[in-house]
This record gives sequence, C-alpha cells and structure tokens, in this order.
Amino acid sequence: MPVLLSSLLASTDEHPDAIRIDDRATSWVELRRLAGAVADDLRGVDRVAIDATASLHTVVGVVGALLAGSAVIPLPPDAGPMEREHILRDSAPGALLVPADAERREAPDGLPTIPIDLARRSDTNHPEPDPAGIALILYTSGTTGAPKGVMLSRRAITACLDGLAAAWQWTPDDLLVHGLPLFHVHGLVLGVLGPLRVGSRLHHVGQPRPQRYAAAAGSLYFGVPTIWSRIAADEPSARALRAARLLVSGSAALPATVFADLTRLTGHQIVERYGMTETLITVSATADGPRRPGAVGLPLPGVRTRVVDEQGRSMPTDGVAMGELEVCGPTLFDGYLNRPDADAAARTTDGWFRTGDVATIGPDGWHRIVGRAATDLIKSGGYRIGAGEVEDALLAHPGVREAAVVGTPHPDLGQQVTAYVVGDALDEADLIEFVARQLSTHKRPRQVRLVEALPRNALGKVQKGRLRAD
Ligand code: MCA
Ligand code: AMP
Repeated sequence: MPVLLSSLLASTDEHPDAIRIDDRATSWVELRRLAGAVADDLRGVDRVAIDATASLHTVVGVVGALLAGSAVIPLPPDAGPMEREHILRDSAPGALLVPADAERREAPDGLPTIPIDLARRSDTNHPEPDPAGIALILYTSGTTGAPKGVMLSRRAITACLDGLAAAWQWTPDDLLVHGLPLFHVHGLVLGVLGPLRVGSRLHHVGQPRPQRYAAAAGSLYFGVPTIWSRIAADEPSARALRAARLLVSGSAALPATVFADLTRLTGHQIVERYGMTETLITVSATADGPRRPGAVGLPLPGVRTRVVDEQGRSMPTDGVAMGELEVCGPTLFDGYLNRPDADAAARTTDGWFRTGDVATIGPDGWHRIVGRAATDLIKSGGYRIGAGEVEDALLAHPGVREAAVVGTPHPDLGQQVTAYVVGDALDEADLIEFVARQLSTHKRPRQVRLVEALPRNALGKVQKGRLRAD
C-alpha cells in the first residue's frame, strides 16, 4: 500500500534545517511531531480548510490533515470575500485551521477553528489513511462561472511524485528551492509534498525574487516562466545557479528566448514539464535526457497521451498535426466536487481527460503545447484565470452593462487580464479595485478598455478574437 508521506514518516533526521520557510526552520522529526498534534485535533473531521500562506504553519497544517486523513482545502490568502465564500460554501469543511498565535478572528459561517500551534508536539501513531481517499481539494477556474473544486486522491499525488522523482533523479540529497504559492499544485504538491515523499530538503524563499533564488544555493529549483524570465534578466542571480543540479519550469509556456538566456547564464538547459490541476504533471523532460526549447518532453510513467481532432479521432504523431491533448493514467483527479456535469463534460467515454490544450506529438513522443482550444482561460504569471469569473465580478458593478475579458500578451506575465467594458460613468482604476475586492488579486484586470459596444457576431455572441486582435 503506497504511503503518501513515506519519507517524512520514516525519517529519523533531526537536522534542524530540513525545511525552511517564512524565516522558520525545522527538522523532519519535529515536523512530524508538530503535524501529529494537528492530526490529533482533526480526528473525525473529513474536510478542513486552511489559509494557505507561504508559512511553516501551512506546512504543519496540511501535513497534520494528511496524517489524520482529512481532505485539505487550501484557501488563497488574498482571495476576496466572494471567492472565499464560494469555496467555503461549496466545499463545506468541518473546520478551519488557523495559526494559534494569530489574532483571534471571526470564523466565517460559524466554522469551528482548530489551532496550528508550533509549541505543541504529539507522537501519536496515526494509521495510514486509505490511498483512495481525497488528500486535497484545489479550486481552479473554468472558462465560465465560479472556480471548481478539483478532488485529488492520495494515490494520484503519490503516482505523480514518484514519476517526477524518477524523471528528475530527485533524491534525499537534493535541496529544493522555490517561492511558489502554497494553494496550487506547483507550490504545494510538487513544492511541499514532493520533498516530504522523496526526503529531500526544502527551502521556500517567500517571494520568488531572483536574488533569493540565488542566495538559497539549492540543487533543484522550481519556477513558473515569469520567475525564470526575471532570473534571466538578473545576470548575477542567474550565474549563481550554475552550481545547481537541475532547473525546472512549468505552469505556462517558457519562451524560447528565456530558455536560451538561462542556458547561457546558468550553464543549464532548463527542464520543462507540463500539467494541470486536474491531471497533475503528465509530461516532462528528464534529468538524463535532452531538453528542447518550446517542448515539454515525454509522458511520465503510467501516463498515456493522444491528440484528437474535433470529432475526437486520434491524429498522427508526426510533430505537425495539432489537436486537443487528451491524457489518462494514475495521476488524474477524482472529479470536480459537487459538479458531476462538469466532470462528465471534461472526460471522454473511454475515460480520457480533455485538457483543452492544443498540442503536437512527434514521432519520438515529444510533446509541444501550442495553445488552448478554448480562449476563455488565461494564464498570467502561471496563474489560471477564467475570463467568465472576472466578467461576473465586473458585471456586479452597478455602472457596468457589458464586460468581456481576454488574455493579451504581456512580456513578464505571458498573458495579462484585459477587460473591455461598456457602461456609464466608469473609472478604470475603480473597476480594477472593484474586482480586487471580490477575487484574488492576480485576477484583477491589468488593463480596462472602456468601449461603446462589444463586437458581436450575427448570433449576438461576443467576438473575443476581434478584441484580442485589437
Ligand atoms: C498586479 N498588480 C497590480 C495589478 N496586478 N496593480 C494594479 N492593477 C493590477 N491589475 C501589482 C501587484 O499587487 C504587485 O504589487 C505588483 O503589481 C507586481 O505584481 P505582479 O506583476 O503580479 O508580480 P508578482 O507579485 O511579483 O507575482 C509574479 C509571480 C506570481 C511571483 C510570478 O504571479 C506567482 O507567484 N505565480 C505563480 C502562480 C502558480 O503557482 N501557478 C501554478 C498553478 P506589490 O509589489 O505592491 O505587491 S498549478 C499549475 O499551473 C499546473 C499544475 C502546473 O503545471 O504547475
Ligand atoms: P492549472 O490548472 O493552473 O494547473 O493550469 C494548467 C494549464 O497550464 C494547462 O492546461 C496549460 O494550459 C498550462 N501549462 C502548464 N504547464 C505548461 C507548460 N509547460 N507549457 C505550456 N502550458 C503549460
């Protein structure tokens, strides 16, 4: 039976710097005992939410829940009230984990709070939960409506991490460094549960600034393309990464220019890997294999992929034919919480997941992600943002009559959120602030264009392609 946090549970390592985050550090043994105290309090709680700040509290809370077998719902710490309320209503957690030393605050909807107390320890031996049980429920945007809860089983996470450990030759000798948020797959699953499963050390640098990556002197580094492009633009920091073993990029397409600049400055050809919240990481370049700019590598162990045309027919793997990428295998999610309709729509009758990404597969099995089938999902700084969710937030403004949101190219973030708005007596800065009061801050439009009317086709549908070309 696979044990999700196998290395953490087996570790006798008392080195005080095994995990460093938020200016605090602890050993593996201490982390297990700190989390054990949280797990003791969580007995009988099926689902628990946590404000997922980049802190040791979050790590202890999440690990405690995983020891107890409670499914964790990490809340983006900057989620606006509307987004937070939606997540809590939809996921109905039995409790909210809060730092014991935080000011006592009103628990939303009368939710009981359970303290994460870094002064408490427990050596209770919690029985290993069922591997089929749900470990995490991660909220992620679709093209329309509010975010959906992606249910990830312990088994799926284990399969993903084992695949990545093999592909990247990730071992207990590594020191992983990153500064990613802890409420998404990249920062939380790969960036925290990865070291706990593999047994490598972890240094989370808080804000992912180039100088902090450089100063951490790690062997293995994770980042989204925006982080890597900022590092490539900071020569001394980039050069400091020469001593690393492996640099890994994911969550969005890495520009070929950044790949080339990093190769020149760091001496490393960066490893690209591809995944989704719903599928975890499915395709990657390997530590001992080639790296190719603009390409994301080969399927991980147990993962199968295919590209299909609009009728769902498999297309040739000739590196030229572009189709929607479909994936299946042990890393797939268990469904969207409370949304069997959305789940059914996202899967084929033979059990493959429709990623919505357009890809080519070469004769040698190498994948290139060339775009998205639907244009209403925006990737900005590696964050996935649903155009519909931002449009709904804008439409709640009393002066807004119509709104259309698109992703437009941005040199640092890949894409930026651009909103076209029709209405009366509107102010651009006020609209950006209005969205920020409801949703996570990265969902704010960067640009607001006030227009007389939105371009529509004969059926009245907004022509977003024309807006983007504008
Ligand atoms: C931002 N700012 C704004 C606006 N937007 N100001 C006015 N109007 C706006 N619309 C402000 C910010 O508040 C900030 O101010 C300043 O501008 C800079 O913000 P930004 O450019 O966003 O940069 P940043 O804050 O440095 O963030 C860049 C980042 C971040 C670190 C790359 O986007 C990030 O952490 N991305 C990671 C996302 C991620 O983990 N995705 C993984 C999903 P101030 O400086 O005052 O605060 S999982 C996934 O994708 C799959 C599974 C996979 O494959 O991994
Ligand atoms: P999320 O659900 O936030 O995990 O975002 C998943 C999406 O990020 C995928 O559907 C892709 O569009 C995009 N993505 C992730 N990794 C890559 C990559 N290496 N290259 C291009 N796009 C990527």
